[in-house]
Amino acid sequence: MTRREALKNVGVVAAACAVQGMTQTRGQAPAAAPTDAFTLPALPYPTDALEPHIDARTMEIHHDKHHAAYVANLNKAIASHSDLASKPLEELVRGWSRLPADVQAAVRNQGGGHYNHSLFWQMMKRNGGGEPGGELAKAIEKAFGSYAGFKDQFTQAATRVFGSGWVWLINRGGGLAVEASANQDLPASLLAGPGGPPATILLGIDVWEHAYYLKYQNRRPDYIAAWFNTINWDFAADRFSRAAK
Ligand code: MN3
Repeated sequence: MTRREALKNVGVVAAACAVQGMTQTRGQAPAAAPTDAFTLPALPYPTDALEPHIDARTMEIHHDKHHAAYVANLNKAIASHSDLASKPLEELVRGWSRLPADVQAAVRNQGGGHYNHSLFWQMMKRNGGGEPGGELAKAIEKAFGSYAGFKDQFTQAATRVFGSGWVWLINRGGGLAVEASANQDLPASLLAGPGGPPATILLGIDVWEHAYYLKYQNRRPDYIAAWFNTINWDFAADRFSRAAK
């Protein structure tokens, strides 16, 4: 091998190392890449845990396809806004109208979908339902007269939502209220600007058809009635205990 050939070989090796180095750098980067900013949380129970009230196939599609799509689309939309990737989801979704114009719709719809469903899975549990106890029970009595009064008002609101949306039980400065929202919007009380009363979501029901159509088809009232048997009151009570009063 001549000196010239040896130098050429070194050059080839160096170039190969450089390429490998770039590949490695890219391979190590995903944690910080904006496209991975938000991730799909695992269901806190098996897909059949809410049977017979909500069937396993519905839970599987709802979580693995619908919720996963909200996460993927949110990540895609904010890929060009790396400053948003590190913000808490709740801050982004509550303040979507103050974000750059080109990401507002995606944060409102896809971010809202990710936020709402992340809460929704935790609001249900195996052998759920029954009535809440403690401070939350007292607050429900104060706001709705009784647990039955709450159930009636919540059921009516969930039945009345036209098209896709949600119905929520919210805490507003210690008082409880039922609020509906369209699409993946948060309840309006959470979107109130600075100075408004601090509001917290305690409970919510997804009344999009994808939440019930496989089992209940057009019978939304049957789904709502069944959903009451899945409520995780411990989760709602915990959020109430930590909410601003
Ligand atoms: Mn849904």
